[in-house]
Amino acid sequence: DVRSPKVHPDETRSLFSTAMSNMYRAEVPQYGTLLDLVAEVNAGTLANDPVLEQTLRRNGELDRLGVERHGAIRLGTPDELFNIRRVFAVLGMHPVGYYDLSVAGVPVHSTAFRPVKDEALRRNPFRVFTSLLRLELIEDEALRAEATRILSEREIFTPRVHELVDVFEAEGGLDQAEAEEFVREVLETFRWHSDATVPVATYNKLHDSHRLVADVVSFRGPHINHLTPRTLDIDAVQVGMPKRGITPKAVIEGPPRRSCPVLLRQTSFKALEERIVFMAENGGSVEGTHTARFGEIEQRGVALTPKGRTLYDELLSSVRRDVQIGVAGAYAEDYQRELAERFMDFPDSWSELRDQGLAYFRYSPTPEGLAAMAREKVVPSLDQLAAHGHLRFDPIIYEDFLPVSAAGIFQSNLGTDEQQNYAECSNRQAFEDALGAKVANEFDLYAKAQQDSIDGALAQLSKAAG
Ligand code: OOG
Ligand code: NI
Repeated sequence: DVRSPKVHPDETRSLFSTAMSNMYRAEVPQYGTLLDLVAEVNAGTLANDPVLEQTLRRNGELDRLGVERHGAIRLGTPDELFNIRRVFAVLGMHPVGYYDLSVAGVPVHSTAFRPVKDEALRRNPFRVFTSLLRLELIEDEALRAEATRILSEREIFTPRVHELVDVFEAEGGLDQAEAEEFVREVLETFRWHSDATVPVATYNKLHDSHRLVADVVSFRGPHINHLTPRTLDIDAVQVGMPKRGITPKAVIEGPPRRSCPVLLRQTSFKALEERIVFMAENGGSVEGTHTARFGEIEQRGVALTPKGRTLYDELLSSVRRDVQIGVAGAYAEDYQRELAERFMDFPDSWSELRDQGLAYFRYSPTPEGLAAMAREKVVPSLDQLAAHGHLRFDPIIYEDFLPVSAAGIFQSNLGTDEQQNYAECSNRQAFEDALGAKVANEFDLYAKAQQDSIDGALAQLSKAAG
């Protein structure tokens, strides 16, 4: 092969996530403010909590913290979803999980493109929450047909992106120059366009059917609508935001504050109202506005097993059944109080979470454990090893999303804090048909990470035992 060596997709993803962050910082100034605030809070949290600092260091999470973020896009057609899967594969990002957002009255279903291997996650965990518009949920038949036609006429990738994806697939990688060019080209897909591709009357009709339909159909491509840094203390950031001129949504989505964080807590602030140039009847243009882009922060905790997740879902829905946050955040305090109270039923120590099989952990032998094995020459059971401090277990971080939380984020950025519960009508099959692949099951990935760590730890302990 006379060609240059291939770049690892993890490297290309790092280039991409940096480029996206720089682009978004230039487009949305509040994002830069948020990054500064998060960096400050994270540094303070680490300084005050040496145990947390050591755990993160052991898990290789300290280095990734500063670059960690996720974004979101909304696609219009099955063909766009099919091709975005191929594009994200170049960046080492693969579809994990299926999310039905119709539960929130939002006509989309989604997946998260993300690195799946531990090592890839450690290098750069960049993820993109990717939604596909469900045109079949638009009731007005004429409007549905018009939206379908408009979407069928757009091309969200530059020709060069298609060529480079073909090269990647044919040759199993891109060389350095191609990878850099790919990142530059693919950035165009996610860029903001202040000119709509439709007349204002069409925009208004789409908007009346659902704001999200207008956001997807009226523009040239799937502009990135937020980029979310990871904080170690979301409550501190939530409190710090107003002081920097940012108004967060009424409540933090997800579980309440706990000593042992589980899953994912998120909060967001409203987008800019952006000036848009629409096409006018006479071939000229008219000005209007559109809101799509927002800011968000997240705090990640331990990944839960199916048993833990069922308990989480039950506790959360019991709160949401009894307290619904109203427009403008009414009842937010009641909601938070109930949430904290009901989650008392969710064990809040690492050992209880482990003993009851509620969460996933990464095991490693302790120096005492290795010494004890060398003395005793037998390796006892996993539980005994853990009980004697011969095996350490650290939380495996949740790398995915939560449909109810995502719904809350969608909702608040579509203009209201009001919580609503809708009937679900998921259609994973149609989603995977469009994607051209199955989405990975996130529980399988966490279970495998845990099992691999157990196998590795036991192998080391057995070796020490001789
Ligand atoms: C995506 C909203 C969901 C999250 O972090 O759960 C989301 C969107 O508004 O397109 O970003
Ligand atoms: Ni998000």
